[in-house]
Amino acid sequence: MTVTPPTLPVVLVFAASDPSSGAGIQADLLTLASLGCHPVTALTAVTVQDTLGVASVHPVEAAVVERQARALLEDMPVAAFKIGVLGSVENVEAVAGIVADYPNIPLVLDPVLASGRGDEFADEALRAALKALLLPQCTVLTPNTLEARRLVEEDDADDAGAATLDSDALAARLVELGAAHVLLTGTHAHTPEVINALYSEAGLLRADRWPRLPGSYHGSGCTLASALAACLAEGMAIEAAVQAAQEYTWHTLAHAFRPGMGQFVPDRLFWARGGQ
Ligand code: PXL
Repeated sequence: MTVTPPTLPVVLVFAASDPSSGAGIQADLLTLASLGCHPVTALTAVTVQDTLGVASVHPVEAAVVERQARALLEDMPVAAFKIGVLGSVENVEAVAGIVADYPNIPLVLDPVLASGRGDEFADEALRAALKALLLPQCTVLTPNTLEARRLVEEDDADDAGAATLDSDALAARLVELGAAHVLLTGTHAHTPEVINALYSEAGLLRADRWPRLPGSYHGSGCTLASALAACLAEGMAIEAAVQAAQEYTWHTLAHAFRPGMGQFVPDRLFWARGGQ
């Protein structure tokens, strides 16, 4: 008798390598595997970095990014896309063309413009390409407040208005630019709690408050966006997925560890070590 083995939801990640496994594609792999998905990847760039900082970024040729993704998409059913650092305008164009062919697959876009330590990942041309080509295709965009402001500001260069926009207004602009949902994270706000807020065309859908943890973490944004992709791949509705992804991420940060001389790294497998 042949038994068809059950399969795991497949999540296709477009992201760059972080050799320290704090952030990047390694963080996505750990998070997605921890949450019961099968992560598959199209590598977009190789970075040279450790837990102290990024030394250099080396984009993969766009045709090679495209071939990685197309091969996987022909081979297996993909339940969600997760997009992180893309590394070049050509890669943004290639990835936008690919995801446009699969409009029913939920897409989580983490618009990583700089690392938590301020190393730049996106120049003005890359930001413009992200906005024009990928933002209108995403199910959820997951900017922090700094990224939201930078994405919106370029539109408002003439009136210099973005510097004064509050979180609700920034999110509203990003929804206007085409994101179906915006999960605006409040890690950088000077508030005692971290407040993450989910918006859609209908305005604010939910706001979640989390005790602010001490320290600065490398890869918290990648963890949140990947966890969200996992929850969507598992069929959760958007608001429940956003809640569950935050809950998981908070616990990975509460169990963070320091593998080197720099930032703390979230423990995506905290539960496997008896943590809760
Ligand atoms: O956390 C954002 C991020 C994403 N991808 C790569 C990174 C970082 C932050 O350093 O290095 C490759």
